[in-house]
Amino acid sequence: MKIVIIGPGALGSLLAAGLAGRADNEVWLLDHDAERAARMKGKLLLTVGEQEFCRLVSASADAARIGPADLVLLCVKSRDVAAGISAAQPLYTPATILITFQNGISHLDTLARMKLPVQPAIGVTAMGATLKATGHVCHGGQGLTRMGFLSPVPSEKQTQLESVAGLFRQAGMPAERVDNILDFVWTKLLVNVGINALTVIYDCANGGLLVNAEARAKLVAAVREGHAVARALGLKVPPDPVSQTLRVCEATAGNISSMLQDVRRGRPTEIGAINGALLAKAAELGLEAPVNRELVRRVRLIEDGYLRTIPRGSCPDRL
Ligand code: KPL
Repeated sequence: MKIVIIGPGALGSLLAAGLAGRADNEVWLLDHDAERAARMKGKLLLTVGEQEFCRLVSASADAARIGPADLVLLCVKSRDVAAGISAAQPLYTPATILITFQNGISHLDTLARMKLPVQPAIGVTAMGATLKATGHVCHGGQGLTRMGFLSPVPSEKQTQLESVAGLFRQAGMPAERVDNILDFVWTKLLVNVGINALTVIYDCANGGLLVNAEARAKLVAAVREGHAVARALGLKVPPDPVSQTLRVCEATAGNISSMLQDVRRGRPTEIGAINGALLAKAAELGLEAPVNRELVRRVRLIEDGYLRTIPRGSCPDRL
């Protein structure tokens, strides 16, 4: 199968390295940065615990050179979804399966507004990944990947997606196709709502939120606000998302959240796609979410400290 992963970040590199472990997969990374794609020299280094694997993966900045693909995995940040899909036009045929993997929920609105080459499936993963350097990814822990379409598609598309989940499993990555992917998007959103912004505000690893009474209380309150929105939307999320978020905090205690990693690298965060998007949904429903409002305000303030030089318009998340 010809597989193209758009975005060589932590998750993109992990999926590429995992799928390239099967000799019958031809795996490509599409990177908007041609110089970085060249630096990969056709391989990825994958660290799993004490073991290291070298995986053969072609990388290019030119979608036309890659040509039509069977499977496209979009692993860019939420704000880059429209650009990522548009830059990859030569990859799509009517038979291509496109799966988008983003944090938060704002990409769903982006996808709904776009004229898309194929109906995308949405992916939600609990796998952990850290990018050590260009072309070197560390597997940070096994977790289930779920994939599903948001709206009805012909049954052969569901069958194709089922095969993609099978392909993940053959590559050692637990995965399943589901009919209620939106429930899982929101289940993950509630975890990110409770953890990511607070790790930025308190400048700590995920586990730090558990031992700081003030941070922990804010985590609980932020997730409760999110849960109220999810319930009002009629979504099926776990009955106690606060306990779930605390468990994730414990299980990933040593992790630096993706949002804190963005801050430390001087990049725009996904606050708009996570707590900001939640706030917008709450407002649509006439619900108050004061704790999330405060988290958005404080993370934006921190970002403003280092993003002043980024030209307006290059970061739609902040417009
Ligand atoms: O998904 C995560 C993230 O950092 O974005 C968590 C679960 C918080 C793990 O760090």
